[in-house]
Amino acid sequence: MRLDLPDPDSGDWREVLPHDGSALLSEKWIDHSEADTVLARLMEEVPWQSHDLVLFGKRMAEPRLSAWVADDDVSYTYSGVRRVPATWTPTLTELRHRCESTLASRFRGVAFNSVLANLYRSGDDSMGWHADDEPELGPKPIIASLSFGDERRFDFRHRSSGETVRVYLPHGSFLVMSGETQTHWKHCLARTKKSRSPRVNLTYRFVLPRHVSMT
Ligand SMILES: O=C(O)CCC(=O)C(=O)O
Repeated sequence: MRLDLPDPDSGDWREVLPHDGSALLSEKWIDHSEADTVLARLMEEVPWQSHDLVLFGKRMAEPRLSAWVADDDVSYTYSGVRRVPATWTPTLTELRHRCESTLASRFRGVAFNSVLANLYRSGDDSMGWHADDEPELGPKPIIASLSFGDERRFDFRHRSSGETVRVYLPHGSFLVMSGETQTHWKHCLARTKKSRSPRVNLTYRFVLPRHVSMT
């Protein structure tokens, strides 16, 4: 695959949050035809699984398929469930390096050791309000979020003012959340009647290795 990706300090990126953190969006990080190839590979390579969550005391299947992929020394608890990581696939590895090289000029030394992959099979699949604020992500995590497939709306809601920000994440887009974003804002991917075809989202993260404990 090509490596002429837009740098986050170039005009291809825009800031979507007004304050209290940063979310930079490049709508065309990867061009359309290459994004088609990536989507086809991800659908095939990633070990997609249905996971359960417990909501109001009831166990139910999450409204999406997902896979947690990470280096060997990484463990992660998500939605109260400790995830055992799957191994890296060629496409996930390549995208990990491409994210790191795109972000290197803005975030010196940035490195990811894991990715949460989500497959939204249709507009009925979704992700509820949450922040990526688990202690193992550290205080100001950089979350690199790639989207392939159907365009979906992604909402932010400020935790204290209730202010909302709405963005659309097209095929081949890259959203980078950093700074205090996870402290001040929650985000979600709502259900929609408009979307019928699948969407894959990858959020690359750096999870502090097991032996490091946060105070
Ligand atoms: O699918 C998306 O764009 C959102 C994913 C997300 O919020 C997450 O993985 O924490």
